[in-house]
Amino acid sequence: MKIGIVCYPTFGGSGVVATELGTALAAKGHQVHFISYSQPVRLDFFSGNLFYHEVNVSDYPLFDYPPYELVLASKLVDVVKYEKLDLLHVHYAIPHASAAYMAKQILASQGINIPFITTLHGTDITLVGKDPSFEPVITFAINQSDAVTAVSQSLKDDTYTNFPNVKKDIHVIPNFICLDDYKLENQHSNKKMYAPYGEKLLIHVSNFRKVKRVEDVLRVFDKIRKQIPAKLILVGDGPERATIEKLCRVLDTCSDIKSLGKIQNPEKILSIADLFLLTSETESFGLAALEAMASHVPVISTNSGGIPEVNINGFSGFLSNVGDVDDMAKNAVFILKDETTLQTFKTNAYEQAKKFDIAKILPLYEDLYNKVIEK
Ligand code: GMT
Repeated sequence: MKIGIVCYPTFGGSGVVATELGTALAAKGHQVHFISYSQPVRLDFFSGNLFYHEVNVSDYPLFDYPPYELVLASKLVDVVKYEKLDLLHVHYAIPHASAAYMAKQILASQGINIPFITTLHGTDITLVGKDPSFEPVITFAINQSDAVTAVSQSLKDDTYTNFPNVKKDIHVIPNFICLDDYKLENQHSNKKMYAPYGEKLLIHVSNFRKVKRVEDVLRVFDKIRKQIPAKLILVGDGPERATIEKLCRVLDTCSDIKSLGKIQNPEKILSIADLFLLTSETESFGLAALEAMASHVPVISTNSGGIPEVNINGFSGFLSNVGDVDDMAKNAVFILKDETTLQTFKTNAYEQAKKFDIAKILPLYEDLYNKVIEK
């Protein structure tokens, strides 16, 4: 198949999922064309089947807001036509689904039929998408998609709740990891760099947006380190980073925390961690938690959105109510204080991650692709 993938190229989960999906499809012999405003950060071009088409938006002075969606739609028309694509798969509804719809209509006027699939990722439905100023366009674009997928059952339910006029059947295809990427040899010496005296190593990875409640990560960590020698690694960057740096001074935890900023492939650093903290207000799936579990790292998380579909309470980690930092700290100490318990949770976390291996998920996308092409 010749597949066009539209995604955000940044460190966000939707871009990562789109990139990994395209890479795996290319490895299976499909031709994959990425279409975005910048090269996706995790895209490795070591494949003859991968292509990248950049969307360039001119900054004409009349435009306070450059018309990205229109330029993207034009680019899609061009790529579909000249690369003879079989279908488009757009990740994140805003504005990719409506741009794909526009491209589809333009191509139809030229006698070309191009189906498009929209994958809903989370904030396009639960935060940004809920803004009434987007509602009619998102509802329309979802209904006009040839197929729609959501990354969890919870996100599917949220879509019908937040967008009551969405009539389209939504397929749940969960996010995935490529387990082979997580088979790292013993990283013991690297762990010493961060935890020189055998402290337990906690980790949080996110884009440091408000929705992640990173301040709760710090509060949970502060409670843990008062009971167990521990260090915390923060990976990622975003609008809340300055607030977090201030809070670590207030809590006097700075000497036990290391902020590493953005990391392209987090597998290495995850492989030396003992516990992952995910304190989000809402999370449609929680890909970062799954990546931790694939690295044998149990997860202390909130129970919001789709997280309970990924992290199983009492097995791969524990779930607490949003903001309940006491409960999260109590659960973390339970796992960390005893080596046998920690090893059991590590093994369980990996077992749970296996359910989301790309080998199981990729055929679900391929089946859907075949269905929309045959329609
Ligand atoms: O976490 C973010 O805010 C980024 C966002 C994205 O679209 O890049 O992540 C969403 O999509 C990920 C991949 O499907 C999910 O794993 C995240 O849970 C989801 N984020 C939220 O729902 C907040």
